[in-house]
Amino acid sequence: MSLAKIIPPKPIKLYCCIICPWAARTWIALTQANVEFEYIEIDLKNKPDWFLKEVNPGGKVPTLKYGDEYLIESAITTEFVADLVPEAKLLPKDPFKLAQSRLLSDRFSEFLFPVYRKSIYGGDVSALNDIFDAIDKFVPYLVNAKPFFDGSEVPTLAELLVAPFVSRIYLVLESDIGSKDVLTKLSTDPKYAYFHTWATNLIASPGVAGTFDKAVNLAHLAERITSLKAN
Ligand SMILES: N[C@@H](CCC(=O)N[C@@H](CS)C(=O)NCC(=O)O)C(=O)O
Repeated sequence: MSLAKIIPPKPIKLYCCIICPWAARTWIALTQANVEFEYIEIDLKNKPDWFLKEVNPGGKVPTLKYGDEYLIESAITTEFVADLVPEAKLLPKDPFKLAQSRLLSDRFSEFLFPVYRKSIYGGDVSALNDIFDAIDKFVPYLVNAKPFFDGSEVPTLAELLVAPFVSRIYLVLESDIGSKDVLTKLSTDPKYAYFHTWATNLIASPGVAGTFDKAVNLAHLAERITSLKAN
């Protein structure tokens, strides 16, 4: 039985793209928060004129329309969803925990995002081996992930902000593009059990899994990595 959707005070439209990790942040938040919204896929290789003229002259996704107004930048559009739907419990109530959760996504950007940038944006899949050092540095900020930050039953905003990158790193690791040794070590070495359990729970959570088309994303990443290697 699916729960009735939360109707926001004003209609929401999300201009998104199935392969964009930034846009996925807001798509996941809206899905996890069970809010009614309209999803509009934008072909980034062939952006419609109406998108550039009427929606976002900057041409980027995500763009969120709330009533008649627009918001851009995924960190902001995603936080907007968390603020708009407090019943989704995306934000810790305690100010200190909230600050700690913000530090979690900040430290992900500091330590783990460079691994994503080098291996997936840069096409150097050998950089995936750097993940262990990055995890060692990141884990102290992943406080009480049982199963999610601070014992939350659902991924919190900070975790949703990093989820698209975690899911894409794992997608590459599981595929023929990445190194299976890295995945084996992550999934069997007790040293990485805490991170690996958190990461796999995050990837399997309904908002993340329900918005992640693995086949389309893998094809996109494989093409990207192969073309970067060729150059
Ligand atoms: N800083 C932006 C980055 C968004 C972004 O780079 N989106 C890409 C797709 S993954 C995009 O729209 N690219 C189209 C373009 O730059 O023309 C955010 O966090 O929202």
